Amino acid sequence: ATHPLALAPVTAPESSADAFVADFLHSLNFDRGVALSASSANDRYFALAHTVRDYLMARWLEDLRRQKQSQSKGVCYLSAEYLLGRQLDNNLLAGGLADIAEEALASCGISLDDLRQHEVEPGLGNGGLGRLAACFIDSLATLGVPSIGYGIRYEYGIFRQTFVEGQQVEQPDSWLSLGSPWEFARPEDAQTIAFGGRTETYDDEGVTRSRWVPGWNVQAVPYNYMVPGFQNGRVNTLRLWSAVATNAFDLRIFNSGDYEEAVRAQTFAENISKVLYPEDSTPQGKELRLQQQYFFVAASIHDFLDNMLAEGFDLSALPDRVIFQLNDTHPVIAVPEFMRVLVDEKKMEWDAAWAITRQCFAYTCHTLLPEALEVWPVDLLGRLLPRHLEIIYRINEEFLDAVRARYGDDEMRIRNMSIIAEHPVRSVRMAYLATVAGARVNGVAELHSQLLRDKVLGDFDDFFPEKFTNVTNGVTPRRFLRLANPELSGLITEAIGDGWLTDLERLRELEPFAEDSGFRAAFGEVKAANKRRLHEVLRARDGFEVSDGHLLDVMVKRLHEYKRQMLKVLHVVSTYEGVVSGRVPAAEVQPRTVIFGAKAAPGYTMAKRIIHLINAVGSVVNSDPRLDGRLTVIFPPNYDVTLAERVIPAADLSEQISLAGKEASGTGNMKFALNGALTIGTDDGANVEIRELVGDENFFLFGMSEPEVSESAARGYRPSEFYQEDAGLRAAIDLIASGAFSRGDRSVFEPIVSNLLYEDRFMVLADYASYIAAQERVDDAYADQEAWTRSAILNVARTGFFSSDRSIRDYIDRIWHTPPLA
Ligand code: 26Y
Repeated sequence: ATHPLALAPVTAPESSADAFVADFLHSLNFDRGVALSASSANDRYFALAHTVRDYLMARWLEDLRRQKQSQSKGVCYLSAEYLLGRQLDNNLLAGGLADIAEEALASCGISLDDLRQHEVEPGLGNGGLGRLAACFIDSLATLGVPSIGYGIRYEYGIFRQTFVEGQQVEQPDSWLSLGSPWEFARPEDAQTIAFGGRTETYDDEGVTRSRWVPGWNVQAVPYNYMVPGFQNGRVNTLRLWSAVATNAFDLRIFNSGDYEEAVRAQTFAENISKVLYPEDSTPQGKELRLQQQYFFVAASIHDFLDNMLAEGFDLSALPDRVIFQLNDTHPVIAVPEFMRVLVDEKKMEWDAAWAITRQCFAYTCHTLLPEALEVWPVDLLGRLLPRHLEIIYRINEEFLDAVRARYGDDEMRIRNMSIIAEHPVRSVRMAYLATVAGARVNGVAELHSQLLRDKVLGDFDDFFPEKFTNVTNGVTPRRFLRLANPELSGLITEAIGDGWLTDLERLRELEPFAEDSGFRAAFGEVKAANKRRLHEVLRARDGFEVSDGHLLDVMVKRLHEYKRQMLKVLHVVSTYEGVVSGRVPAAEVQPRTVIFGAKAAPGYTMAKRIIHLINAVGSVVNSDPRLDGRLTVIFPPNYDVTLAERVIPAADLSEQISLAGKEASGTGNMKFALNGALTIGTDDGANVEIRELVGDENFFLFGMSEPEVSESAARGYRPSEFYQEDAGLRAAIDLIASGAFSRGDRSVFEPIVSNLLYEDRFMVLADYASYIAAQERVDDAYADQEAWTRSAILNVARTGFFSSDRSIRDYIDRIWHTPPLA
């Protein structure tokens, strides 16, 4: 006999505050082992998280079962980064549990808001690319697409940034130190991942085949995370891999058996998932990074093939079963791994295997900077993955044969298109491998996709024109509007209902409200309330005092020269210089608070100098009485998703000022517009599409266009000419050079100044005058609050296109061709 409960599927607890209290207290007592009266805030946060999990569990188990059973085509999203942000609020919202939880906790004398602050966000990404992956898994779940996200469970995420005397100092982010209530370890699903060794040929019933004889291996242990769709009863899975040393028997492969050596070997293996690399655009070619990449994609491919296919699955049908989406080049080593599995392990003919592989992968490129394209030196790759290198060589040979067949012996073209670069060292160009193997290649905004076709991958577009497409990025409206900006969300819902949460284009229905003075007043009050809330956060977090009534001007993103934080600094310094030189009466300055948020890659010296300069300018400007409190610069350290959710809803002005042709898309730009900030921006990335949608009169455009940038570069750009010809620019740069922001020490910022004057790779000086003029238009526009608010409302109403739900629908239509869910 079997107990009747053992036959029933798991069900969610009853949806009531009382049932929630019971589950919460049960978890506090039985999972945490504490009584409520003795519990710490962390205990309560954990018990709350476990309770929320319990409500989602039945749906999750059902979705896992369904995904396996249906065998319809699904997406494996391969990304080395997921910048998730806090989970509690997101999961409460998705589960429709926020009100019940609040009431339940209140009845126990606990404030939900206090517990929220307790969560350490998993910062398993650097910036835009990692945050995009997090938005995409949210939309995949909300749209009910059969899918799984695969990545790495870094023990240390993106570093915690602190400032010491204005300079960035990095601290490890030990986000797991108090445990993580959202993860489920699945050691029984571990995969063994091999590395090193050599290849050999052998006779397989008269056929000569190649095989890999690895040198060492590690265990990849998966941790599952729930990814609930927005109030749709769906829960998808994010599966992150953690490296663990294999047992002593396997360790003997590479050590002699002595104990100390064995411990060292264990540490070595576990290093693989130890830390997220904090470089976000200059690949360092480090062996450990290649280990991370192969580690997670090999584990993911095997996990899919071992666990998701029906018994006796015919591998030639794989293209109708799965598409692996490659989030930039980081997972591209999956391509030769997939070939190796099909050819070496499944004994498939090369041509048949290649025909399948070419349909099972698609590649998203996120950059235009040539130095950001990953290449792996052949000697390194061959040492770590010798069989994969052979496979890459063969893919390249056959590809170049096809190129020759088309164009003849055009050696220049062959050299330019080869997956193998010969200089400065023989290397594998991962973007080329991805382009040759991928069924589709996409950029992340219209302009970016066009420039990919015209420039970076021009020869490939000529050869495979049908491969190239665009999918403009998007952001999840659940996190970045509903959760980050509850007041605006409430106002929108009052006006047009709540359908916008899953159909963001419906924000269009707000357009008429821009003409309604009552709505404008309410909208203005929401912005003011969001500013007050931000001020409280900044006071509590960093001790900043921010004045009310200022235009809030925000530039938050990674620190990179191409993004041009320096241009923003020059604007601040020019305003300051105008007042202290007596040219501009302080009373004429539009009161502004400028907020910066930015992490610099630890090895990126120039970026760190710019951080130092921003802090130095802030400390001088903020304390100079001649400014009359009309200009404040604040730079809260450690900008992360949690802070973004506070800053963006409060902003009036969004700074999107990269040199045209350098920012692939940007996604912060979308978040600001959706929250009613106006953009000051160049014609770059998705700014182009934002401006087209909101209209020129609701966007402050400045700077050279991409073709103008290219022309100027071709003519030979000389920044000092701009310095000579523009008195305002000269005064600002001279003030920095004079030591005014470094206690008279002219050497501190000299490298910044000389870089601007003699190199200025990103043409800050060329766009300075146009930027200052655009900022004057901003000041004039802000003086008319009614008109400003009208524009802000139109920004919200017209940017519904930038939902990540729309991006995912575009991926389905243009790339994945996954059928709609049954
Ligand atoms: C290889 C390693 C150095 C590396 C690590 C991280 C290289 C790049 C990255 C991250 C890149 C990134 O975040 N790119 C950004 O992707 C966003 C999402 O598509 C774009 O909006 C943004 O313009 C682009 O810079």
